[in-house]
Amino acid sequence: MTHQYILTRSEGRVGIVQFNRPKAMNALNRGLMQETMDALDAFDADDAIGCMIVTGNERAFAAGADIKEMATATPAEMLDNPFIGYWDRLSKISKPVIAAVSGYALGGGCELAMACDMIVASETAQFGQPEINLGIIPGAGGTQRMTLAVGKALAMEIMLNGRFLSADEALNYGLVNRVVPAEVVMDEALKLASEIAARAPIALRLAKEAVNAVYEMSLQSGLAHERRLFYMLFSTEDQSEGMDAFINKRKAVWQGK
Ligand code: DAK
Repeated sequence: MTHQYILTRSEGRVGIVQFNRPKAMNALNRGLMQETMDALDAFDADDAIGCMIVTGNERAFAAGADIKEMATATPAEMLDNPFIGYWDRLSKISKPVIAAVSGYALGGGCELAMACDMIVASETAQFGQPEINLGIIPGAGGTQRMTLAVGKALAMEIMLNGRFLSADEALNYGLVNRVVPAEVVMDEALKLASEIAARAPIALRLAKEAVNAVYEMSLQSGLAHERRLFYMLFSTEDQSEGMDAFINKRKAVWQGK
């Protein structure tokens, strides 16, 4: 399928979406977000895909929502438009999604990376929520997800004073999984995604769901939720296969059933 704002491909069991508005620093206009979410939903529904990668280019993962598209919007248009729904759709993808980030990940771009499950960053990556410079605040989760990652003190500096985080700072605060040289960021993301994509599909989905429950539930509710998902996996063929393979010293063959 041809797209106007993104490129898609698959490598093995990994589905890849690359933002493709290089002249606009991959600014996230409505068309790009629509194409991205449609592509991720299609990968999510495809049994041949086990994990996804979202990426940009060397200069920018994405420099935020498209300011030129937003500049003349009325409050009613902002309230009415489906824009924010794209970030919500991303957080509802059931398979793992990895962001491979080089260059700027700003505003909605940073929020999009943070809504993924893992981030592989290049040494050139810069994360920030500079909306304050536009007279607005983050609207797609930045104040929440960034604060959960880096804590209140630094989050205040990021939101109130437009401070950027370098890749190494992001690593220190646990915002990203690893930092690698720019030229290998995609290789590294692909290696991680391929390893994950080779694992038992249902267990993967439920593991992702259980970790994400931390943000929604109290500890007791989260523990009970985890327990229910754990028991449920004993109804899958993959659980029997995984344990039989261990006992018989062979490699498991996952069916996703
Ligand atoms: N939007 C539109 N165009 C952008 C852009 C953006 N976010 N970022 C860069 N560009 C464009 C520039 O206008 C320029 O285009 P031309 O002038 O060449 O036509 C081209 O990309 C190259 O940019 P620069 O010339 O500025 O390049 P530099 O290397 O000098 O600077 C930069 C790179 C990334 C530091 C700079 O471009 C910059 O500061 N960009 C803006 C970053 C920003 O403020 N991001 C936050 C955007 S606001 C919502 C929820 C959330 C959101 C929206 C709605 N709802 C609840 C509905 C999210 C909001 C945001 O993300």
